[in-house]
Amino acid sequence: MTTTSRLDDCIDAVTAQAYEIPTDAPEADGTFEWTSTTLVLAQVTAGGRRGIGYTYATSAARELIAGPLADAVAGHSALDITAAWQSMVMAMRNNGRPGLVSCAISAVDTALWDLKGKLLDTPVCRLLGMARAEVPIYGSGGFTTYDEQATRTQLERWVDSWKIPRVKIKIGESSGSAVRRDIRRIAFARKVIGHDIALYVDANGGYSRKQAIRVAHAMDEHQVSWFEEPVSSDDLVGLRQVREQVRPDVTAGEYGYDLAYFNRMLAAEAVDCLQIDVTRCGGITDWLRAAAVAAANNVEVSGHCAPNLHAHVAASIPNLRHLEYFHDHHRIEHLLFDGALSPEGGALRPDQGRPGLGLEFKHRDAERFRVG
Ligand code: SMN
Ligand code: MG
Repeated sequence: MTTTSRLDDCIDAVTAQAYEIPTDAPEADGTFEWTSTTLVLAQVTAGGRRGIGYTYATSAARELIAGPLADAVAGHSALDITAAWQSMVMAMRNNGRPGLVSCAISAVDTALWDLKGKLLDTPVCRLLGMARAEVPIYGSGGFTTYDEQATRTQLERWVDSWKIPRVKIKIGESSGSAVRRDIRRIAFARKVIGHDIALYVDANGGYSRKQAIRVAHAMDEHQVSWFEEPVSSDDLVGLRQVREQVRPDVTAGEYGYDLAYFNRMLAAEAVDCLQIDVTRCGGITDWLRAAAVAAANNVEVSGHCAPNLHAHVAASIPNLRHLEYFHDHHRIEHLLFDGALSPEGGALRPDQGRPGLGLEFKHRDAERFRVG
């Protein structure tokens, strides 16, 4: 469908740039290691205003955004995001929706929401309608590459300096081949944070089914309340089996690229809390729908990473648990965006004095990270 547009809100240009930002130390989780993170920025203009959105994905997303997706949204009204979004999805039919395509759509969709907010001089959380003014967060990092000093420094920053009452560390080191170290690191984290802070772990699918259950029992004495991807998130039966036999909530969803994925995960009763990533799932437009699918199953939602993109949409849903305040994305978003929100006090408060998503990209500061 093409919507007719008043000339002044007609989408006229879409551009994309990629930026590769080195980590501040080598990082790894149960099944992946990395030394840099790539942010792909989408910019959409209409009516003399510019909206910005982004995804964390390979720089190849840039070509999809500046090519077929730009063509798909051109001429649509910037106020009718649903029609522009649908046009993007249809244009990508023969490329396959999941993965990179959905990341690229997400970047454009978030830019469209930012643009609409700017055109109407309204913050996105007010466009959507707020369910809350404050969005709870949890501190996330605790990489398997960290030694005790690095782990302590990070945990103390979250808990003592920023007053965040929940923290997550990575386990499942080397695809589950270092379980003793995993348990030692959990015990250490508990010792550092004391007993009043919630402790979460993320195995990134590093364990087998029975191994995950044994690990859960071994960590019981450390009161872990969130066990993310104990087994591969593709193994819905395995997630469900683990979930039935362990004390912590079992969670997954970060690789969800379309509504059908979330629907399958929930239908399998695989998770206690559904993670949804606005930079992957199809942007704000489909994040809201995925959250509604979760609500229909009486399941709460947690926003995965990219905290500054999630803050507004998370404020707008009733079944929110929290957002992941991920170490790498904290660094990158504060480095590259004016208006990045402060994690202090354990919650993010979308700035209602700024239109759109409240972010301005610092093009000059970002130039040294630009790739391609
Ligand atoms: C994760 C996020 C970003 C990069 C690697 C791993 C992750 C998480 O699984 O949930 O933090
Ligand atoms: Mg995870």
